[in-house]
Amino acid sequence: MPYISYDKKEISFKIVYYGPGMSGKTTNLMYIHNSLAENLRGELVSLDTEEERTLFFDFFPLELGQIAGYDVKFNLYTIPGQIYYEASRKLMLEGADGVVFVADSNPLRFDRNITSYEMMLDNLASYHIDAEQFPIVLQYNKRDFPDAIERGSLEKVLEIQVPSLEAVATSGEGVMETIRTISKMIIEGFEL
Ligand SMILES: Nc1nc2c(ncn2[C@@H]2O[C@H](COP(=O)(O)OP(=O)(O)OP(=O)(O)O)[C@@H](O)[C@H]2O)c(=O)[nH]1
Ligand SMILES: [Mg+2]
Repeated sequence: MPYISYDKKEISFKIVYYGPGMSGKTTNLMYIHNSLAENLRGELVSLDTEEERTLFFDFFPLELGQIAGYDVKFNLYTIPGQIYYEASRKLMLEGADGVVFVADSNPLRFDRNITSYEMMLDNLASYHIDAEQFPIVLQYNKRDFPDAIERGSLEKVLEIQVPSLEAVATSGEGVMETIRTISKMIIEGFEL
């Protein structure tokens, strides 16, 4: 559920970048942050504690304008994908309005993508979120790998149907398309 500030006349949606360790989540966020005009974006904040390494920032997506006179704001979050951060990853999903799952196209990481996605589904379920009704975009990142996994191969194994995109986060390819896709899905499903 988005956070609505009645005095600021703002609606804030939370988008979580989720995925296995080293798939490119932080690279996506940094690229988006760098691409935005300074007056539209908040500071890139990195919270490093012993239990948690969270990275987040918020921004006003200009092209989406207002909803019923309210400014729209997005809060983007990511935390490390390694196994030992499982508790934080679950917490991070609390109140999420949508998820970008950043998959690693390196064929050696195929199984890690699957495990991470399954854990995400469990975590969403623990918040009573029905993943089939929830905005999820699957980003096949690292498409510059010569033997990259086939687009669609993860959905087959996971038996899911979600919009997917290809990306090379290090060069920014596909990064803005991904955030636009998830934003639109979130806004379309929202009523004030
Ligand atoms: N070749 C290639 N490398 C990439 C791409 N995207 C990210 N990387 C590299 O992969 C490594 C991990 O990227 P991060 O963005 O830190 O990955 P992460 O998902 O945030 O990792 P954790 O926070 O540890 O879960 C870095 O060395 C990136 O430069 C890509 O599209 N192609
Ligand atoms: Mg990271």
